[in-house]
Amino acid sequence: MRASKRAGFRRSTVTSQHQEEIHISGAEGIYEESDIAKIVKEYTFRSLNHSKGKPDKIVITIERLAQKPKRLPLLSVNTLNCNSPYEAKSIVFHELTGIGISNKAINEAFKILKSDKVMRGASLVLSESGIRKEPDKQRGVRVSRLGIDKSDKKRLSARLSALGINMTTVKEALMLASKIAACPDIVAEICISDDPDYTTGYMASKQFGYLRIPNIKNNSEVHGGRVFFLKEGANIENIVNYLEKQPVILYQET
Ligand code: WAQ
Ligand code: MG
Repeated sequence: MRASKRAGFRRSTVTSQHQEEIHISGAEGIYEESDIAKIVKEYTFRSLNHSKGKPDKIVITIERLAQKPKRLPLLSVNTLNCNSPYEAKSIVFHELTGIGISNKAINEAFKILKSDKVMRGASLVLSESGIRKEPDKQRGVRVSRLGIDKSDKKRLSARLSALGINMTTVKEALMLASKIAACPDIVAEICISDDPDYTTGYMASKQFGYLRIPNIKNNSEVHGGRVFFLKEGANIENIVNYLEKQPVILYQET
């Protein structure tokens, strides 16, 4: 699902369709056929009741999977102690340089995450040089085709309930991060919600799992996004294909 609204009249030259639209909300999943009607209703409700405003357009695409999904484990979840965006930045630098990502690449990531031009997808940044590699710099790469079986979703809900964070936002972000972290050419991810009322972000990697960062932005700020740090020589086409097309079912390890 993606919901958007037209931007107000701008004097600057508008060169592409993407620039004319403000992204409001997006969501994706893998579901049983018998659940389609319910999910369409949920996604529609979500896009019509979003903190970023009313959409002018909601697009829901439903496709039959042609490929058998890969099964991948969900990452571990931890919440860091963090009281301000300033503190968040130093935590992120400490953790990400610790797994070999350069200051240059992390600075580039923060530039993207703080920009008021919010992307619908993620930016791909090389871990050493900090060069951006996503084919469409306005849209970014949208990770899709991921889901969870009902029994695993229940187990995940129980795990998150015990931590006091059993919310759809956390579940969806954890599932997304787990698919992303499993890509061998992705070293780590950092995410800040573009929702003005959601101030907890996260970083994730195979090494340290899913680390939640409270107060990564101030309330009512509308910037946000996702950046994936790639191994320097990675094949971009393969990564984009995995992220966009490879069906993945996440499971909760016992
Ligand atoms: N693929 C790639 N990028 C995405 C996707 C996707 N499927 N979904 C969202 N993004 C990018 C896009 O640039 C959005 O503007 C940005 O991420 C933020 O998306 O444990 O709600 O859906 O409490 O607003 C983190 C939860 C919530 C932390 C993140 O992101 C926690 C969130 P949002
Ligand atoms: Mg959002």
